[in-house]
Amino acid sequence: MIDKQFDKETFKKSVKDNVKFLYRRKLEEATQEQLFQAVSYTVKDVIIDNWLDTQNAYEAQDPKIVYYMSMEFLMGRALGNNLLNLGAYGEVKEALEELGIDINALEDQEPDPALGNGGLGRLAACFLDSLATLGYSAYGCGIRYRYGMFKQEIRDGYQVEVPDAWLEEGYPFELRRPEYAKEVHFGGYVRVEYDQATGQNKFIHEGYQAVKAIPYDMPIVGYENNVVNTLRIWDAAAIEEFGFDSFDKGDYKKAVEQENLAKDIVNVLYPNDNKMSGKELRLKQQYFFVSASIQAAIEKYKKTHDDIKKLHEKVVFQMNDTHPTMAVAELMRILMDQEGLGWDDAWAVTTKCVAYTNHTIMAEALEKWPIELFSRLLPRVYQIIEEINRRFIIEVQNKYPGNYEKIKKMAIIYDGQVKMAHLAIVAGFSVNGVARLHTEILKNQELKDFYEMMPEKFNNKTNGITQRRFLLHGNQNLAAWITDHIGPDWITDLSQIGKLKVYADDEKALQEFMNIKFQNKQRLAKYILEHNGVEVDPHSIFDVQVKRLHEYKRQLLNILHVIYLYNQIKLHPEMEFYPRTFIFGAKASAAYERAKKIIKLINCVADVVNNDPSINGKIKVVFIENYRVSNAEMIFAAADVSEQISTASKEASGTGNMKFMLNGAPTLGTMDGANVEIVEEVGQENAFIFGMSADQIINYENHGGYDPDFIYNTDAEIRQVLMQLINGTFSSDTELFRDIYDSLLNTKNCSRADQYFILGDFRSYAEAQKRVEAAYKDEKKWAKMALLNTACSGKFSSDRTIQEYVDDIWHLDKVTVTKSSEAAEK
Ligand code: F58
Repeated sequence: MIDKQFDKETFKKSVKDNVKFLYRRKLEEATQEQLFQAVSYTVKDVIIDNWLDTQNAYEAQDPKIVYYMSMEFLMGRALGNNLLNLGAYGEVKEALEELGIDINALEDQEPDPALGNGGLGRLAACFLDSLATLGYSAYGCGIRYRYGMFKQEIRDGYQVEVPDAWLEEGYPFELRRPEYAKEVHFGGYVRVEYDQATGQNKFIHEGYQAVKAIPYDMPIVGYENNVVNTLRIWDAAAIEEFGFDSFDKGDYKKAVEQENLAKDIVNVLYPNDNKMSGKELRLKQQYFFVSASIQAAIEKYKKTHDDIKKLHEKVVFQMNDTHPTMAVAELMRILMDQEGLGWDDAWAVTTKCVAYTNHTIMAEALEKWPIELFSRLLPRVYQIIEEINRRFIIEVQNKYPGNYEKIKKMAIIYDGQVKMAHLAIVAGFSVNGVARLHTEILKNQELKDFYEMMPEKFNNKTNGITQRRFLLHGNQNLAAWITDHIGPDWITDLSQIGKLKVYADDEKALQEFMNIKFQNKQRLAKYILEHNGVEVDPHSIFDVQVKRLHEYKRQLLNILHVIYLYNQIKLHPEMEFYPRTFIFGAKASAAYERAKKIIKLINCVADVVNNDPSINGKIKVVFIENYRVSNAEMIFAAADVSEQISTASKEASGTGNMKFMLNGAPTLGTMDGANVEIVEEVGQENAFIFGMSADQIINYENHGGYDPDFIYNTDAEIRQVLMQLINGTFSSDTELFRDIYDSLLNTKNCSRADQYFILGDFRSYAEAQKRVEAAYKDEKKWAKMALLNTACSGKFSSDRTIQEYVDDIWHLDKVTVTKSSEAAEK
């Protein structure tokens, strides 16, 4: 369906006008950046009409709204995706060609909005896409960080973090909404006043510092359905603009403080992945966006409804991990202190409005805040949490009389800390994990006590990804081929992609499928040559591991195996070996020293291996700098093998695994996270599974008995690989990788040797890699396997995930939006 506004001539004229009015230039004189801005403004004009129509439809139909509360939204570029979802990509591409503009070059001009770290933030972005496409009323609520995820530069093999100034040139797809600004209060104290009229105590928060929260709205365009939802991210400003007024009044210090507080709060995204940062500023960020978002939601509700006790009929807050868990206490505060409800009524409403998603079992990621910090920064909110805790402990005592262990394990406040997950579970009406295995581990291990006490809250929602960005946009040739064979329904109903299964033995189809993969590999090879100066052979196996760098994800296992292969080839030059390109992409948290060392190790190994003429280019190792959403789209499309090799039980779900599968790359992985469900869909024979199970790992963790030293002592080839970390093979500085070496063995410097079972899984991994090679050599077999991966990926659409959230948790109403222009014509 083509939009009226995308009539080619009108579109071209609008672009020219924008160049003229924005930059006082002619089209021919405009820079690429100016063209990007001009085209984006033209596209935004169209979106705004749909946005208004959506607004009107929502006002008329009054559907229930989900507020998806998340510290992170890893959106990726908007221009191409918006055009696709508007159904106008093809027309616009042609119109731009007629103007002499290449749409790909234009898309490359867009900064990659990276307001997220990795999986959790990208999941939020996929969910917004699906919510709009399915026609549900939803707001994403987050923070407009001035600096998103840092840009990664690799200098001399080391990661260097460079600030990501994504707003520098102005971001065309956002709308400032100062009329919806809210005030957020920090610090101060709570005064209790007895109210004679009601006979109740009033809690008055005084002496606080105030910050203004100003929303910026980004349109979330549904796929060809006229729906435009909103991602609302909050900027901070001082309440009174810094000026002579306050200076004259002697409030200079206060004014500066307010300015600084505001600037600090939204300055930068914390770059941690699966690790909590206990910084005061992080707590401020959390309360800042939670308070502003909840105030806005209640204000919106009250515009058209007058019974606040029925809030839950129209509003649900989904907490993306524990980061927004203050929402519980903030909602209680507003309901009691502003709306005048008593505790019981406020609690009844709150516990029907909030739900919680858990994304990790890693102990270091679980949020705990020292009570002295919490109560100083948020005195009223803290007071409310104390009361929630007091009442909850009574419940626990009633249920388990005399069992003090239970209180110790389950209390919200214990040992001087507020445990955010406990608060989220106690107040939330739903607690979900993000893959079946993960949810089972939550129920049977990590959150066992809570599951036993309130089993009805626990449920699983296996993650998904949007096929519109990760296939329709990222792999346009394959998308067109699929549509040619089974029609376009897969774009909004991925279960339809199963229809491709009939081509699993069709030689012509398989040949075409693999040709497209080859073209995508050529595109990636070109990118690698341009960015890394390394020549890679698109005929080699593209074996890819792209994700955040974390020890539990075991990039180290991968690179140690590369070293092992390198040794094998050198030792047996005659050995048959199918050429392989090992591709890595990963950012390490800036303060995570060992992770950064692993990046350096990968680059050092790459240097040695890529430049060793004796191995005849059989192995190439490439580290792609600055892995992010935009280059990810291209990488998934070009991958042959998907490395999903986390220590079983540690990766809650993974979502990259699904993106590879969708693009026809079989999984080489452990039985972890959603890999389990991927294998279930595609069949054992179309994946390469290895390693210890989650049960085995958990058993070792609970009872001991794992001994990496034994493996080191009895396996000479593994020992050789480890020795090479410290004998100068990959760095003349023999101390450079000492810490990595030590981390794997029971040396004096290491408390938990090989915590992630790298040596324990090494042999099984190497053997699985052999199976990969054998399978790849059989061209037909491989093509069938690749195609079946795509064909069996139907379950892993975020559309399916969102529909499950809607059916089981949110209970939203579906809305249809008709264009006002069309409505007028009727
Ligand atoms: C990820 N978590 C999980 N956290 O690791 C991954 O298995 C899962 O697929 C994904 O969530 C989506 O459910 C994750 O990305 C973070 O990055 C947090 C950021 C804030 C600090 C704590 C970690």
